[in-house]
Amino acid sequence: MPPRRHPTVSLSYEERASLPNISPVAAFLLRLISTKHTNLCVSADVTSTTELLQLAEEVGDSICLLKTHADIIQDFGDRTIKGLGDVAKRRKFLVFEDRKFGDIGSTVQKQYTAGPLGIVKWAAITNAHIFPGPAIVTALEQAAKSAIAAYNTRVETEISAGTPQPSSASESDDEDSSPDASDADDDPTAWPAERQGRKPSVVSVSTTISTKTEAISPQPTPRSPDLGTESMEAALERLGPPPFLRALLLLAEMSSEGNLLTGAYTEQCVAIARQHRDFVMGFIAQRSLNVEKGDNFITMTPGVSLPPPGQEGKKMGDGLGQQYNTPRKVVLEMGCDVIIVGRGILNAPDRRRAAERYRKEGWAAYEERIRARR
Ligand code: 6AU
Repeated sequence: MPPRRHPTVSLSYEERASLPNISPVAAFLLRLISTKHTNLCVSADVTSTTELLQLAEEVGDSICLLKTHADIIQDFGDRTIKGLGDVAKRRKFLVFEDRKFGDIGSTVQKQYTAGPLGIVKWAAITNAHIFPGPAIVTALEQAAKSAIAAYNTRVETEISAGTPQPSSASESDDEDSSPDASDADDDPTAWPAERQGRKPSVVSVSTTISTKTEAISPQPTPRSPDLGTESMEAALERLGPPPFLRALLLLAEMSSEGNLLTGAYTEQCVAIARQHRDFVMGFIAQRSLNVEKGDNFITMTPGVSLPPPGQEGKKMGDGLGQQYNTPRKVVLEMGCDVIIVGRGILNAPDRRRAAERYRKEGWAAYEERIRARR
């Protein structure tokens, strides 16, 4: 059923970024979407680091988000994390690990922060089911806060304890400083996505921390630029780096046939999200779930595909329960904000071109939605 009309369905991404009750990561994402003119998230369901990084390069300019399933990447490790962080920084997108947490609080904290994946270290966004009850959100929020605080404390300690070295010394160290997985596990300053391949000399760390502390205090993200005659590259530079914070999406609805995430379950999901607006940025759902006055959640929608020529209007699926809708249907009619596309792009002969096609479709549907406001 289409959503009842809520103000957020008619507002631009830019306008929504400035509303109260929005998590800092959500505000940044909305500004990124607005500046880069893309509401496309590519679902990188690939099984090797090489394929992941190649895909990220191919589609990076067309997306606001890259969604990973880290547990299907055979050789997942420090090279994956660092490589992904580098492409994301260069091509300007955020990383969303589709972990679908679903356990008791104490267990999900460990799954989020430890083990071979160490998700909190490299993914700005992740997602969770609420079937274990609301404590799953509290637990993940607590784990995210502790991880970020530990990172900052550690870096500050190193700054105050370290003896400043000339920057040339750190440059000369670069050759042999590629972090290994054990570094990354023990030492938060070695989080590869943040290190960008450099040994944290006192000089380079103090540059990093000034960005981090600024982002961590609850200041509004800078307003995204009015593009005007400015190039998109300049506008993206002006947007600055993402806040060094973490955010969560709740699975409120699913795209697969016969799933049980309906009715009261979905409503409960929204009620839990409202209690954690700083951390829960929105939902995985098939329609906008913003209903109350203060709601400004972002809806990300999987099960999106464009029909092959001649198949328009026909029901689309994958034979394994997945059900597809078009970008136009989910964005224009259902009020969703971000389209998540996997095989529609992954299986295309030219992925770059396919991503551009989906980006244009998703953006046109959004523009039409905004134009329809009165
Ligand atoms: O476009 P596809 O069908 O190739 O891929 C869809 C992607 C997959 C799923 O794990 C994921 O979206 N997904 C999710 C997510 C994002 O949480 C929820 C859902 O209900 N359906 C779904 O397909 O990586």
